[in-house]
Amino acid sequence: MDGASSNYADVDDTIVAVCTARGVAPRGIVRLSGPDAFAITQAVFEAASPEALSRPLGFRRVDGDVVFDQHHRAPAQAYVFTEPHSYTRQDSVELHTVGAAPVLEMLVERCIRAGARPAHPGEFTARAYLSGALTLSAAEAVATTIHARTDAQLRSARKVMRGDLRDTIVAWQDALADLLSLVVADIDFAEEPIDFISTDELASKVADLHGRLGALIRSSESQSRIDAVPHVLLLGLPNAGKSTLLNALTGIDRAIASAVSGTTRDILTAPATLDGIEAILLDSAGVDDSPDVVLVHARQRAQEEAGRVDLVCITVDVSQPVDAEAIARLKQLADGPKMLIGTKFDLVGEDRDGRTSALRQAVDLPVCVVSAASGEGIDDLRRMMARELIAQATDAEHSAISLSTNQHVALTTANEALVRCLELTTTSDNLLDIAELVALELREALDSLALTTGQVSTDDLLGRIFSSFCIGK
Ligand SMILES: Nc1nc2c(ncn2[C@@H]2O[C@H](COP(=O)(O)OP(=O)(O)OP(=O)(O)O)[C@@H](O)[C@H]2O)c(=O)[nH]1
Ligand SMILES: [Mg+2]
Repeated sequence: MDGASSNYADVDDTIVAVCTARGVAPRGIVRLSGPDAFAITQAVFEAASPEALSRPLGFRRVDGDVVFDQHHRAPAQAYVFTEPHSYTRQDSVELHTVGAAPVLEMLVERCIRAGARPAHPGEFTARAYLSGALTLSAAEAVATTIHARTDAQLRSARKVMRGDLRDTIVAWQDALADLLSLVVADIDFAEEPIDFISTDELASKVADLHGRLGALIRSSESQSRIDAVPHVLLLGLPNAGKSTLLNALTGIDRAIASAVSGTTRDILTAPATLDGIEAILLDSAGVDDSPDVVLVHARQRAQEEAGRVDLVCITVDVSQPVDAEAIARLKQLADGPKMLIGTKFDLVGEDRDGRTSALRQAVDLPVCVVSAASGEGIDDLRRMMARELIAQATDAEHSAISLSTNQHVALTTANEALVRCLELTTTSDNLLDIAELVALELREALDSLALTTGQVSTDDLLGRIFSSFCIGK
């Protein structure tokens, strides 16, 4: 954590940032939040009718110009929100103007000269959280939304925003708090002949919660697959045309390709857009039984990657007779989703259909034949890869509840405390013997759950979460 992020809890100054994504867009937005938001706006924005900017009640849109200096101005609208009717629940202004990056940067600079401070990444959301407008789960879901690359990610981010997860966890917190109060009552009224809860009852309730928490944690573990940009590995015998294909798919000359077997000696990566999906393509060294030391090492790297990536494309030269055994060996190197690509289709003479069906018969995988030389089949291949990746992302989404790393850690910590609590219940039938320690573990579990529902906060935690945001959010 950098030093600056510890300032997130400091909400008394006015922050400013461009809050639209970088890049070409017709409109851009500069956002201000804090006690001086209106005063700063008045210094940089000239309203068409000046009284319009006097502190409004609630929300107002004001037309006018942003003014850079005597000679430079640009048409703009100021959307003014008075506390608490804004995202951050502070006085806030959004200045909507032309989208050019230099204009927006100049406007931010003007605001800074008028008294604003540049916002840290995620500081607007941090303020929304600190004011109670957002729970920690919802704030983290904002971060996921900002970083979302696929529809699947967006949908699971929204699930958390709606608070489904929060409701579930709050219910667990209630159950834990009930248990804790019974255990504490047992301690407080040790002299009385009343048992508020028996060890067996306690054990069965804790076991039930432990089961539910465990299920949530496991289902979230596939989430990391949704979060990452998918990786696609080209795996095949030497000279199969992998590097040439990587270049064709990415549209750049990333990899050296040559007629000499064993040209590629390490894993090469290149970004590609596959039918609207961002992916990283990996080119690997041809896998055969050559004893060359470098190639042996390169082969190991290829195999390691095959176990890690989201899709393995077994690549074979279809201009040669189909070698089902070689394909089967390559298939064994990867556990996860796979497909088969036949390359150099332009070199196949008359028997195009025969070769294609021989490939299909060789292995039970989706098959695509292409020619990097002529471009034939390359678009189909992109679509097919995208389809395989989407199918997996959707599978992962169905089984996953979106948990951020912080939530995952907090839930795991809570679950560990429950396990220790269960272990304690096996050491004595008399609850009084273990009550103090049980109470300690239940408290620990409660505190950890509270971290995910937003009732407990520390600067450190805030800094960790909010500094992963973009500036302006
Ligand atoms: N005609 C034709 N030749 C191709 C095609 N794709 C690749 N080649 C040729 O096949 C040879 C091997 O291509 P590479 O892309 O280097 O093969 P590789 O699988 O990366 O090989 P290694 O790195 O050695 O494992 C080169 O001479 C390419 O020009 C294709 O679609 N059509
Ligand atoms: Mg190569």
